[in-house]
Amino acid sequence: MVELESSSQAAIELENRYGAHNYHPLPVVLSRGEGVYVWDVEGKKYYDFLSAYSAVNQGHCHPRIINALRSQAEKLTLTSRAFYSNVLGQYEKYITTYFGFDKVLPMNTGAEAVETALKICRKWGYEKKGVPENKGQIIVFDQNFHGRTTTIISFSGDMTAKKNFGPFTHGFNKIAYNDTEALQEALQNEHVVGVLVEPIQGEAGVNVPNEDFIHNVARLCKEYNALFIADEIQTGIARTGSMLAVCGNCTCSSKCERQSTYVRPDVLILGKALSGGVYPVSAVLADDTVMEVITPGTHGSTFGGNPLAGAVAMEALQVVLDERLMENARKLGELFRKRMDDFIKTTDLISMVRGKGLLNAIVINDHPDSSTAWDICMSLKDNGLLAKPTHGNIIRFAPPLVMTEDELHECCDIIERTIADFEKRS
Ligand code: IF1
Repeated sequence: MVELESSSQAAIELENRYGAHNYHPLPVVLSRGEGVYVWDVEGKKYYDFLSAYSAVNQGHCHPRIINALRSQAEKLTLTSRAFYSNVLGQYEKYITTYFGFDKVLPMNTGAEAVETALKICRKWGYEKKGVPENKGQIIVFDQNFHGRTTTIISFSGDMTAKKNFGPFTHGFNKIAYNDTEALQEALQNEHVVGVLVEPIQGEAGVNVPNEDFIHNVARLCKEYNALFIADEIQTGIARTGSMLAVCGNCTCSSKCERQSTYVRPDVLILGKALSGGVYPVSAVLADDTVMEVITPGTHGSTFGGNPLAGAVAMEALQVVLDERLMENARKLGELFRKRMDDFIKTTDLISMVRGKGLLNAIVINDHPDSSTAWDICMSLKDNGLLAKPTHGNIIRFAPPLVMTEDELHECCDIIERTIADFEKRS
């Protein structure tokens, strides 16, 4: 057994010495996670208010999901798709029934699933819509984040994520987010085969569009015969207070009061919490009329659809229903935004709070290039709560959805106390 680093400083030095510097982490070295808590190597306990970017919605190391992992890992982990396995079909039936689609194409990371959805959309455009081959256009939105592969960053607006990675992939038209008129205008091009959208833009700083924007995306895609592709990798799996941020068709017994606002994407992309943060699992769901463009040999992946992923994902999704995480996210999210709205009246340091369910962010009243948001996160760390800024002056707050009301109030106390003390010191 490899001797693990015993001190934070030693672990940080190892990462700096031997790892590519593709991140600038907060200086905390975590060694254990359980539910809403994580511990550093010195044994200090923290509330996790990032949830690994919404991958541990079910809480760290959820016992049911760990047991599913352990049990399957002792039987069969990977067969490749050269052969069948006794788990994949069960998983495919489970997840397509759960979200109400005919078919699923199982993948591993979020970016892989987004790339898969783009390929399916283009192939559908040529073979079903009749767009001339290689002329397909996919509409995307300003401030999007869909992953880090070369095609995906080709339509990113974030120059840090893009510069010097060219040449880039063609066939994307980027327009303003939350702008229905711009979308209708862009759809006049008969070569448009799809629209790729985050129902709430996470990386952009939890950018929540107008209530009717996603409706309009669905309506206009139908009107102009283009595929509505919803990237719910970060917003899905109960994070925003319903199973999908598009107010998807929850399979829970309680009739969601927003059921009437449900819009159904043609292609649904999931990842992150699909495994409860235990294993890389992503998925692309669609009906037969779309998915049938995929035939043997047209797409694949060594690990895509492996039995371990299937066993973990079924348990992770069942936990969401059994522990009523949608309802909890909705209730605690409203409570969190109320606490922050009341707090904002007492401080000049925060200009607003925004979000849905337990995907929220506060905007710091300082220049995006200032270090204020980072410095506040460093103080929050000292006070036992881990969060990280997204762009510049925005701090994202996204705890695991298993948090109790008392724990959420304690976290709000920490956030308010930290920011008030920070303001006094500045
Ligand atoms: C990083 C952001 C969050 C995603 C959406 C696809 C993917 C992501 C909506 C790709 C991934 C992660 C990636 C991670 C940081 C984190 C992130 F800040 F980058 F944007 F969550 F907001 N669609 N988001 O949010 O999924 O390939 O990573 O499994 O790259 O720094 P992945």
